[in-house]
Amino acid sequence: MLDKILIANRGEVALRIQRACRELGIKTVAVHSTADDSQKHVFLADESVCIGPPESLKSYLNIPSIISAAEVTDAMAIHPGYGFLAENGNFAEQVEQSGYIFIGPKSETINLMGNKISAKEIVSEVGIKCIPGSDGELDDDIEKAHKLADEIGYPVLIKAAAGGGGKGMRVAHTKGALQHTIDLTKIESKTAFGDDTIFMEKLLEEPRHIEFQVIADHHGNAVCLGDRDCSMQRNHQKIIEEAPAPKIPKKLRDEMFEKCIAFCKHIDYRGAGTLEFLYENGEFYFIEMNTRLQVEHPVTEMITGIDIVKEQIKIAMGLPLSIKQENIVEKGHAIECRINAEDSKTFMPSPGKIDLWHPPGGPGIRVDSHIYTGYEIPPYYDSMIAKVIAYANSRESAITRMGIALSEMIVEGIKTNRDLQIEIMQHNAFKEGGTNIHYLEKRLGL
Ligand code: MV4
Repeated sequence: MLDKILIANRGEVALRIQRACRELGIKTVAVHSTADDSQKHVFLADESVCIGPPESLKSYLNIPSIISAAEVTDAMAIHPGYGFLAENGNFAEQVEQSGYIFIGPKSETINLMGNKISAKEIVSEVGIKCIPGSDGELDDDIEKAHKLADEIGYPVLIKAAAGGGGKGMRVAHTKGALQHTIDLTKIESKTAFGDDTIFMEKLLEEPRHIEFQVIADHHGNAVCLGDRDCSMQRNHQKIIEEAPAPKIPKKLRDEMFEKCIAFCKHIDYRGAGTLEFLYENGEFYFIEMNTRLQVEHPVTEMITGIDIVKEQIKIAMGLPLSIKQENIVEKGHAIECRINAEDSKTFMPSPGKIDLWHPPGGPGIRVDSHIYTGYEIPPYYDSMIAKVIAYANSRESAITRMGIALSEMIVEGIKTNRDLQIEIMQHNAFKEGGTNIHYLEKRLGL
């Protein structure tokens, strides 16, 4: 039995994890930087430890500091949340070697999926389709690269094996640009990740971004909690997510469920995870797997009634999954709007003091947020300040509820993207459903 968990994160997700711990009767340790001593989850934690100065590298990414905090508070497990150290295999390994439970998959799994080439290879083994490309590393033979690109057809993408989430990828539109694109991607990848392994894929021009949520235990059980559409994004930052993904044929969706579950069993996955796909012309192509809790997990929780964070913790305790696939019922529709402290024109962060916060409410509205009136948003971290989730019987009703919720929400003292979110709720293409990953940037005229 776990009696105390250290939460190695900040903001809304730290609060989200703390609430799950409380429901399970588990004590919590908050760790925070000197810039975060007034965070809501720090006030509410059973214990808190300052782990360093504001810069993430010296606090939320400081592995020895975090493990020391677990030692001094006698915590039994560490929940990494999302971002920061959540997908750092070395952190997971050090946590376990220091005698604590890492709430997430094995470090080997994190590393396996962290490498986009090995991830593609292993998902292929259960019949999951990947985007046509180099099937492995691209070596220095430019003749071979030219031949391959001709075969798959331009434009092609050169991606870093260590990349992901939009970092380390470039398009080559022509044969003439290929060598240069390869060189640049290699240099960038070496600088960003310390590894210059690259691969090639055909560029999908108008895909949607659809992902499948899975959870698996230590006993070989795995379930799929459904899909989410995360196509509404700008600069690789998602701003709206919804579940289920609109307009996916049921037969194809059921097939994807089966494949995702088969994959979890194949690699003996444990914990919560997400398989990300691009969806174009009625086909799903795997791009990467996230081996952590995701920002958008609430939309899945709303339609399934399953608390994903509590499941993560129970799995880490070694308990078998309490749910069977046949008992998972997806009901209704949920939409999440991310509220960021940012300028609506330039998208630059807008830190500062919140003079007034009045969160929305009413039937079907959930607000996951750590802010409060008088809270000062520090300039050092992510600008997301709240997630507004609207749930209703139908997608149309969820959009209506979201529009009302956003319009009654008050955030004073800083700039936010609220008005943009309200506008999107009114766009005909969004109401129609199924817009692709380029929709928002096109719409914004970027
Ligand atoms: C792609 C692609 C088109 N074709 N791969 C971006 C981040 C990483 N997850 C993979 N990404 C993409 N890979 C091929 N072969 C387009 C993207 C992409 C994207 C994917 C998901 C969500 C938003 C995106 C925004 C721009 C590009």
